[in-house]
Amino acid sequence: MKTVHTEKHRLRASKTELNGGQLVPPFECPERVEHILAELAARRHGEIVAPDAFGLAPVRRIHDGAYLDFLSTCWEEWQAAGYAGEAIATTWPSRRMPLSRPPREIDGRIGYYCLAAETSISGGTWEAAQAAADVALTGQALVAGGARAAFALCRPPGHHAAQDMFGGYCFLNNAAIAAQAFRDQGAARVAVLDVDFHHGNGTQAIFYDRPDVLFLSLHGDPDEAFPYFLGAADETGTGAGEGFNVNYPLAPGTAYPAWAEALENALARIRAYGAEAVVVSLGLDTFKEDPISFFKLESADFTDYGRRIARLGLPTLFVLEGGYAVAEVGINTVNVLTGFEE
Ligand code: Q9C
Ligand code: ZN
Repeated sequence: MKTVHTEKHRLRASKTELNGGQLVPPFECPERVEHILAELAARRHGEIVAPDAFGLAPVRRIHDGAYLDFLSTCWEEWQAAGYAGEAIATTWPSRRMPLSRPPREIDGRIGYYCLAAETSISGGTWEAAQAAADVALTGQALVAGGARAAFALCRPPGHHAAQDMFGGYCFLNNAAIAAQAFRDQGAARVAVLDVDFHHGNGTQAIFYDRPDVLFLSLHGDPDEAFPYFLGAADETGTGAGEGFNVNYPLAPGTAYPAWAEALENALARIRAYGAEAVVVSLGLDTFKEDPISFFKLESADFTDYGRRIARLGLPTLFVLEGGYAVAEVGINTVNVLTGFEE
């Protein structure tokens, strides 16, 4: 399958992540992509193609206009405020405070649109996020045009980003934007299968009241893992979307047998649903050596689950999400893709 990639991901290069009370170099770093590209080349895996420019119209199908305005001007406003560091939220509309309006001043506005403080915004973030959406949309166009599968090498990732919220290293929800594009081009039912270690809270929120996009996520139990406040098994959708959201929260230490059992359950749900296309939110942070996660998958397990996803027999778009064991992220990514193609 083809890989869609652009050097513009490098524009997302913040210097700081708030971790354990310290500002550290971000786990979500440009080197992740370099390792994936090197492994794709070493194993002669398919062609690398550049994205087309789709503009903001398909992004606006998912994200609120005021949120996009905020993202596009946040860094300039932060600098205009005279701050020396990168833009980091410190104040949120929390319990017993109305969520009704974004404040004018940038410290308030960034808190309004933010879900977690680890993610700093700096120069280039908005441009890189737009480029990642173009990468996803280009992969979607390849699959809609008849390719069995494509790999969108998106960076920054997207699945924590909701209609009007960034955080968890995510700004635009690349997978949701691609799923919506399948719908807008005529697919009646689309499934989004999220195998990143973390719950895809943004994707869940975006499609929660809709029956036309089935969302399924295997992830660290939110009682123990980020994003903590969404991802429980009893979140099944609302209104017309009731029954079309499926969460598999899994315990610390989960290894491949239990993970694969949840995956097979999810794949059976996708078959029963009658999806016409599948978007896979492909996070590699389920790996046993991931520095911020607690599952125990081995590199060979990634090949195996790529094979299992292929057995759906559906047009499939892989969209890169997380994965922070940088030295192995390329091997594990390409294992999924080659397993799928066996
Ligand atoms: N400082 C994705 O995998 N919590 N995002 C960080 C370590 C946020 C992960 C904890 C994790 C976000 C796309
Ligand atoms: Zn993750």
